[in-house]
Amino acid sequence: MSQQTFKNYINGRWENGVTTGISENPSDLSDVVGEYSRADASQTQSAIRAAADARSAWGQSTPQRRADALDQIGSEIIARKDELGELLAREEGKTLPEAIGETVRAGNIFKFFAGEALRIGGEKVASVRPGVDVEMSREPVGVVGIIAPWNFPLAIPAWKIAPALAYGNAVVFKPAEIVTACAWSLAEIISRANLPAGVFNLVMGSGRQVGQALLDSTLVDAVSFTGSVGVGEQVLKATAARRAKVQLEMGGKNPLVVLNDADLEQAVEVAVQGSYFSTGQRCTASSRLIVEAGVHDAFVSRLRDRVKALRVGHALKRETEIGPVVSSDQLAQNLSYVELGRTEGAEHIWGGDVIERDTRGHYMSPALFLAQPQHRIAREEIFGPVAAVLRADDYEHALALANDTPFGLCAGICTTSLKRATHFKRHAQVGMVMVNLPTAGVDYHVPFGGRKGSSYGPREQGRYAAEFYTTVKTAYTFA
Ligand code: UN1
Repeated sequence: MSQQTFKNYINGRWENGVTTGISENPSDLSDVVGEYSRADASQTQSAIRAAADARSAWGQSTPQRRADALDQIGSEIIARKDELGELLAREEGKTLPEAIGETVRAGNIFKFFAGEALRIGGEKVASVRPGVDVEMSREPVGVVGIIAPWNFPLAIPAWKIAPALAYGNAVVFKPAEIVTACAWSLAEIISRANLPAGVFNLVMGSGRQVGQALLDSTLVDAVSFTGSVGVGEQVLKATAARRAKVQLEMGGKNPLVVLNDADLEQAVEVAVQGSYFSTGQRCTASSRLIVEAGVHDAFVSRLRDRVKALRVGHALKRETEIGPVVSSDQLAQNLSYVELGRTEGAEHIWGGDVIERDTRGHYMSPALFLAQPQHRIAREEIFGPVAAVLRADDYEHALALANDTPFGLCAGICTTSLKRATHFKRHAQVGMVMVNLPTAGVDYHVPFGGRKGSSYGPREQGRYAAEFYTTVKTAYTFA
């Protein structure tokens, strides 16, 4: 395979970093996707300064200009969906249809925010004082630091970068190091969208160098982060210390409740999709399957048969349903949780083994356990294809189990009862709730985010993204 070196994009120029890293294909470790140039803290500071210099002109550019740029980026992503989807599948390991779907979603997000750039509005009200008008308007926040994870290498950067640019902010984007080919491809498309130099910057490298520089710089007005709880807490501390705006999207341990009255076949499909597709590497994955006693055994038996039959393989092979785990570190974490599940007394039903395929990759069979609520495999985010079934006595017990978690991103219920579905929608302590749908797999034009330990700060996506990417000004006029 041909090899390319992916450079950083700083102040409108492609720049080498200080060291070189390698991006591998988790389906085939002999396939190097590319080399990337790792920047350091001082290059990150150059990118931040460039963004700070560019922010004011971009903030005052016409909505039409911003809309045109975003529309062009979105259209190109969609036009190149097969090629970009293949790159994504090759680099991250989700299956080709999933990767093409994600690519289209990234393109649609840019197109959605192209429209939003034209709809930035305000409010005008009468003052409580005579002769005075009050206007509320939205202005850009300034320089936005974007720290993105590896699991949605195009869609998550898109849903942070697109609103940032639409609302007139300048961006410094730090992707995860294992998906730099995708990040570079997105940056390359953005680099041709007629943005002034410095408005968009790509800086690849470690959290310690690049991430820390973004957190510490007083020129960075806002930080949007998606990743682990541990890193999210560091981001919160550093940004709070200098009172920067912050938005955190962290873990999940999302429950899927299956009631006695559920359509069982549908519930099994919802569970398989939510727990194992994208190799379980989604913060929205259903990792706790809470099943009412009356259907528990029938559900587990059908689910086991379905999980056994799942085809794990190379992400680019047509027959593959579940791709590899993204990296050796993630695989080690998954396997250690499988081991923990056994030692803490959960009943192992299937999978959780390293498996071999034609090519050397990070392959693992999807794992299913019957667990107790206190088991760590039923409480901690694993971020892999591992699901724990919990038995519930009745609906009230199922709801209590669903809410018994430090996380609060998403919750699902499979039921044919309108009454139960409505009650669950009202009482699930989460940011997103699904009825007869997997907890993972969301629309691109509506708010995304959670409660409790999962999220912090304003929602992402949709019109609600304006809360984070703009700041409100109240103007009084006496005339
Ligand atoms: C989805 O489920 O469609 O990191 C998106 C994650 C989420 C995105 C999930 N921020 O998994």
